[in-house]
Amino acid sequence: MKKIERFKNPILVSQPSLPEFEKYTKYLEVIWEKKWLTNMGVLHEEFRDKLRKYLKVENAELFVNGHSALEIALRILELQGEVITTPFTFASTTHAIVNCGLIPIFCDIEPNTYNIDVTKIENLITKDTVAILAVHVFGNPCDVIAIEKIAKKYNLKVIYDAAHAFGVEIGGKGIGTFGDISMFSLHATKVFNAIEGGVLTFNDARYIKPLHAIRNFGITSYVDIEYIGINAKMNEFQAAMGLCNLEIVDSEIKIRKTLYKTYLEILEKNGEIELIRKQNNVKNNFSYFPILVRNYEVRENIIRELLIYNVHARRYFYPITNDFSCYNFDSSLTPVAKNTSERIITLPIHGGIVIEDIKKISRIITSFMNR
Ligand code: T4K
Repeated sequence: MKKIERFKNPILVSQPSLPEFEKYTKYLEVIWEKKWLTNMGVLHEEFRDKLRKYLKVENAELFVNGHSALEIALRILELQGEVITTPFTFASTTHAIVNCGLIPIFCDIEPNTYNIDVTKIENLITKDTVAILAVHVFGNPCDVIAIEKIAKKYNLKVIYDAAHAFGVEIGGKGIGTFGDISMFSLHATKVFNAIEGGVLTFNDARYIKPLHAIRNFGITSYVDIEYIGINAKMNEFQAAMGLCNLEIVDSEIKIRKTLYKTYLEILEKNGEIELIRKQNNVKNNFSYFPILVRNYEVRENIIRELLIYNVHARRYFYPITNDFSCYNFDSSLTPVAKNTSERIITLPIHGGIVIEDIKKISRIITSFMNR
């Protein structure tokens, strides 16, 4: 068999898409001309309006990053008590709950999408439960209908961590239209970036006033401050990057789709690898390509092997957040999440790599497993 050559340049799990340099500098000219750098400038407003249309949502508001946006979402809902959530996620989800003085109650995930297992939510509801914070892990939608039903029955708020789900649609509806508030991350590593950034989407226009205020120190007028706010404003340089990238996001998603299909075609033939099956009626963004292997040891060996070839796969998400040493939670209560996190590998997928790279990465993995 032909020897597999090491990649000359590192193949990273994700890489930001960047617009043509001149496109960005055109926006910089606007910033220079207006001498307006931050605090809801013209680019900020234009970006917000364009995003609202792209995401097919009623309301969208911008923030400096996804995490601040998530904390602010929790704060404006004025919650006190327990929030049902999952631990198979980035640190941000759990930290946001705790930073807002709320208690995370960890629900296990279901094994096909790694999203919250809706059949296990009701058992966790107590008199102190106030909300469900569910994550659309890797951009694959949660069972939004079942979650809505439970939330209605118990009068709970629903917040979606849609950090990975930019542009995803369910039955033609923007994924940000479900629940009370959804948060999208526009971080450099995401399918769509504004350098850093966060978007909150929601149907209830009453959220606009506190969101505007809290992201800007709570200021509501020149003569009063009605909220105890923070500084979480998106600046004009971020908005400019977002406006540029909005023009190319569809082509980025298209490229990822072909890469995704290539991985799938090769890796699904390997009986030892488990893959996520995409759901019907969903428009995906192909933001991540996770695989599950037999156990922790095999996972670690594959990651090591890939590194030899200069492929930087990641363990998204390991450890699970209820295993973090900064907390004192019992992760044995979420066995599926724990097991998944020990077996997961997230493979590189982004517009900076080509089909041949995907074939090579897949071959490195399958050759190693067949050894
Ligand atoms: N909720 C969920 C479920 C999330 O996944 C996240 C963020 C959030 C909330 C919070 O949203 P933000 O506040 O971030 O908007 C990365 C990202 O920093 C983080 O945004 C993301 N989730 C998480 C899943 O991944 P790390 O610690 O893995 O980042 P890092 O620096 O190791 O970069 C990942 C890869 O990307 C590396 O291979 C290097 C490459 N890279 C990175 C940057 C920053 C580039 O090629 N260029 C770059 O500019 O967290």
